[in-house]
Amino acid sequence: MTPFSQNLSCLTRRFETLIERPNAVDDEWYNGVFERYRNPVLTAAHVPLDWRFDLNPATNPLLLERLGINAAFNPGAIYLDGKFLLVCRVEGADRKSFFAVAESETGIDGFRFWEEPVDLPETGEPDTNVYDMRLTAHEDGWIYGLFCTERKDPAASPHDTSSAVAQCGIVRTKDLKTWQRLPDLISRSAQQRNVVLHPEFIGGRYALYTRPQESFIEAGSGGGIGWALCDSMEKAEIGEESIVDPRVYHTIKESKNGQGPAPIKTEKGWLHLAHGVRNTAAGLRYVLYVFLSDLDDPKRVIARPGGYFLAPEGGERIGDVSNVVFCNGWIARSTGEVYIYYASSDTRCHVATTSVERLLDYVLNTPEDGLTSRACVLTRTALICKNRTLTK
Ligand code: M1P
Repeated sequence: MTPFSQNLSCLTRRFETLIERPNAVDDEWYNGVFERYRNPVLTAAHVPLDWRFDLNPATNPLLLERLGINAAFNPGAIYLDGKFLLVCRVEGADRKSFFAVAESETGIDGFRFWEEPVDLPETGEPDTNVYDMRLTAHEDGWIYGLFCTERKDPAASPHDTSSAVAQCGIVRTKDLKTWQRLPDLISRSAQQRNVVLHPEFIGGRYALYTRPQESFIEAGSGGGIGWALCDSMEKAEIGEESIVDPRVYHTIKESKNGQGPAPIKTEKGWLHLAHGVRNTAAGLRYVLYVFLSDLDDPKRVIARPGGYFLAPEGGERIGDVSNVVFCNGWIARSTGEVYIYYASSDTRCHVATTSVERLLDYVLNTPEDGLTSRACVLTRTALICKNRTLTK
């Protein structure tokens, strides 16, 4: 065996072991609301070897990695044709993100990328970077993918090589293989990220969760999860965005927030998963939270549990952008099981499992944030007193 083939077979063995590695519930962790798992479901190391290495010994005799992968995170998710599919944000060593589909039979392990990344069509204005696709199986029959398209800010001064404009790109598909690009969303906001399509028509119109924002990172005077209707997704244009879920002082969504995946329809209302951001001396901290909105009027929030639903823990806290959990994909099965695909620290993807029953119990029975220390102490004392009656 040549050193080339020895190294390649070792790499291949390691890769297959990773893909085939069974996952299991982390039984050292419990809150009853959801399960965490021991291993991430997708990492940079899950990206196929032939996307990274030139495997020809004639042109790469030293078997060097030619196109490194930095991270695999923030996947959109859908259950299609009996498979759990993630449209993952894969980031190359060159910082550019692209989309790639990974599939699994179980939803908790065995995720394997399809043969090639998604070749996302462009509009007349090429995207510099694309990321965070939200998939919505809409009642019009299409699966829509709404994602962030980022381009250099045309108004930036010549020495400013950082300022960017984020907008909502739109594609649609039936099979995640052939993608049709539609014009970007037109809105009145300077920046749009975290735009999500509601799965049903509202009064015959498409409904979008938005995130009006003034600048690339800061919400400015804008922010909050917005809501707007539009007549067509082929030429999507919205007017005024009303705020469904605002940012609030001294909460987990003080600095900004954003809708996660498309909401799940339940008998009690639409279940939403979102991210909330607050600022700290160590930088921004991103956590996930849940709320419920009215079945007939999805922009009306009817239950708002206080605090976070899921926050980064242990190794999840460390990565390219530390202290972040982010979710733009979950899958609700007809059995009521829910698979939440969240990413940690802009680096890797995990799964958490729960059920519609548990999520509804959580959302309807978790007290709202009292907004002051005293109010929160009173809420906690009420729980303690209630429990004390059990022991008497
Ligand atoms: O770095 C954390 C997240 O930052 C952005 O989210 P938001 O627009 O809410 O600030 C996104 O770039 C997201 O991809 C990233 O995970």
